[in-house]
Amino acid sequence: MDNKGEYLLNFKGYNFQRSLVKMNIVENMDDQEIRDDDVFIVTYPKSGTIWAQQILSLIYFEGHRNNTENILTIDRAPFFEYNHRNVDFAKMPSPRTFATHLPYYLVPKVFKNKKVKILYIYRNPKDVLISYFHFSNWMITHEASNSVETFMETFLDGRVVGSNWFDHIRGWYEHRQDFNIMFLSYEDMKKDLRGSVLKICNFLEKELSEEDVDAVVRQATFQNMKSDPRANYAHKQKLKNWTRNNQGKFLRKGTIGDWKHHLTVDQNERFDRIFNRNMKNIPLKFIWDMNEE
Ligand code: PPS
Repeated sequence: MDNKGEYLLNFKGYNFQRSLVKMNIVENMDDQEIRDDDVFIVTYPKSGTIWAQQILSLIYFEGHRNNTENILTIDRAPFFEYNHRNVDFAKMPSPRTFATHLPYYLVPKVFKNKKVKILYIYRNPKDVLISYFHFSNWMITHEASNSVETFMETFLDGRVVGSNWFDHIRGWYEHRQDFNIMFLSYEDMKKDLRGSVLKICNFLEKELSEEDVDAVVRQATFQNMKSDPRANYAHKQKLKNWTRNNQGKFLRKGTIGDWKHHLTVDQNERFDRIFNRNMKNIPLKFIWDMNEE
């Protein structure tokens, strides 16, 4: 991408990934059939979407859990606003699971009847920034930046898919009373995957046996997802025109605190100032370091 921002498509103040957009979907999201028992994973990009997609697929689909079916995780919980794999939403069995990066104000109005379950996964934004920096440099469909400094400006300005990180999380958090929503952090999932799977099951009102919970946890670890072609975008990696170097992996590091290897002291302090200013009334807990309690 040579022309700045060309890979973005702004619709109603929110940046979509142009290469994935089908205008008939984006313009008619409000008219999509929504079922009361639908479940939506909502994330800002690079916050653990595929991880949550895998966890929900393992929870809901026995074949996914037992490895007796060969259906991609991203087809088990397709992207609502893109549906780039053309899943027939109407034919999906209930309860259907979807993923979306949409801001609160673009999801179908019917969500406000509070039946649709929304699992909002958030990640500390310094790690989001670093994950996004690598991802944008890697993907042909995104805009490369020559330094973290440059990308940090782009990210803080919201000139990325998903728009501004602060707007996304604040919007969802401040309107949480309008929705049936549970907030869970990437870091909580990382530090206590079993506890997080149980929290998710509880929210979904889905009871699993101990063995089934074990099977979910086992297949949702970073290492196991990295070697599971259903859950790591292996089908895309075979394509020549997907990444800039045909190397690397979608599941890159999967850790907490990688930002410490990338941000300078100045950049970090600047980020903290912006974070504190924007998040002062948002009591969500953030974990910035693997060793933090
Ligand atoms: S996207 O493109 O928006 O859908 O990306 P997304 O899936 O939201 O985020 C990708 C990052 O999540 C990490 N990931 C995991 N971390 C820990 N454990 C598991 N199981 C896991 N699965 C995915 C993935 O590695 C990306 O983070 P980084 O920091 O780049 O490694």
